[in-house]
Amino acid sequence: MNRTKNLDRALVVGVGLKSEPIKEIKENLSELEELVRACDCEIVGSVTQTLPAWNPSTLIGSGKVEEIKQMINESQAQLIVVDHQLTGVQARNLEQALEVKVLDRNQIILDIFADRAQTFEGKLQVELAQMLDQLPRMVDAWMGSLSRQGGGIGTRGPGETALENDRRRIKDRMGIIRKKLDGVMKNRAQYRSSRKRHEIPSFALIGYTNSGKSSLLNKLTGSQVLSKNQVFATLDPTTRKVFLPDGPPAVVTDTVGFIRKLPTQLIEAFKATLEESSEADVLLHVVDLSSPNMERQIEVVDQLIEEFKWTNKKIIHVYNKVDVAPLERQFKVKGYPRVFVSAMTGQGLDQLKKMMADFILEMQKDVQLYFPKLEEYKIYDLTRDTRIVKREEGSEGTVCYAQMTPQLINRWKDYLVK
Ligand SMILES: Nc1nc2c(ncn2[C@@H]2O[C@H](COP(=O)(O)OP(=O)(O)OP(=O)(O)O)[C@@H](O)[C@H]2O)c(=O)[nH]1
Ligand SMILES: [Mg+2]
Repeated sequence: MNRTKNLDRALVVGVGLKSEPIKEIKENLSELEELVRACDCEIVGSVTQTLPAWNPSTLIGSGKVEEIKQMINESQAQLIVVDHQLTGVQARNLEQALEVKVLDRNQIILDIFADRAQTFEGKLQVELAQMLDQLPRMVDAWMGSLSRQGGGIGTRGPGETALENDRRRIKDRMGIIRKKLDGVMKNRAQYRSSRKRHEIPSFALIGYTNSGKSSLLNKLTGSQVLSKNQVFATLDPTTRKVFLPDGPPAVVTDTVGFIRKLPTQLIEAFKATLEESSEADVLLHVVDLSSPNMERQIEVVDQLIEEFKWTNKKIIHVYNKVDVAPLERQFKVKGYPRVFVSAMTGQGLDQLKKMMADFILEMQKDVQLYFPKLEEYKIYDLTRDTRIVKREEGSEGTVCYAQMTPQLINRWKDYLVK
């Protein structure tokens, strides 16, 4: 479902309560403009309002509604996008007053996701998110129209049956999608547990949308996944092998980016995707060092890290786009360990790889293994599990020195000397 199709001229409305700093409302609005452009719409005007309290019937004040109506006439806008969640009633009232389509920020993000979804899984997740968003709006709009008609609790009419039918239809479909997504999650969990069994350390790239996660994946692993100067270029997770200096093979996963006020419906629907990151050994938090909104973007990601309960995970703070960032930005960064890189020029990537290798080494212990002559052929298997630091060949057998994670130690316990 794409609600912005054939609507190319958009007018954006920034709103906030009087208590919010105006600078923030403006910043949010410019991000909304970017989101709207990502839906292939042209921005033909923008307007902001700060209010002492939200207006329950139209969100914004009635004077502002009139002003917007004027602007629509002058600019021929076909679509109004409001930078705040609208209830079903508010959306309907605004549409009636303005006589053009009215959408909110959540719906725009959901539309972008709908446009970008490529895989079976991605499409299912987006459909589920859209339904989760639609259901309460539907009920709300219907309740609103009921109270306008003078009806109330206890009044049943044909409208209610229609609503009940719609709701049941959506709920049935949601049930089917959830079941399919459960299947996807089980599949992924199986892949991950096979990786775990083979003790492959894993890293997950997380961060604000457009910070350069996919570009970094490509540079780190020699891949060619899509990286683009647009929000939410990536929806589906991709996992690739990475070779680190002096380290065992590891994998890096690239996933969907975050944004301020990420719709909760998306978080719920993208559980399978987010699980890829929650299962990783180390998170690489990628920050766009060149963005004027860097600090707020970091805050948003930090908040989501808390919400997803990833705070006890190991995190490397990767400040990307150092090639185009003003130098003074480097003094505003936070979090350790940190590294400044450019996925574009390759600057700092060796240092990042070194840090990643160090994290893996930290999980490992020094061990000595002894292979009697007859079992020396097993050393070949050992080289696939870990790097052999030193090898001493004797007449009876060979001693190998290596570093191993606890699980690997368990697997090789029969040959362990120390
Ligand atoms: N100058 C510069 N541009 C970069 C760098 N890294 C990425 N970019 C650009 O930033 C834009 C976004 O890069 P992506 O790798 O798609 O970003 P992402 O974090 O994967 O974005 P989403 O998948 O949309 O969340 C692209 O136009 C990249 O070419 C960098 O180090 N320097
Ligand atoms: Mg990406």
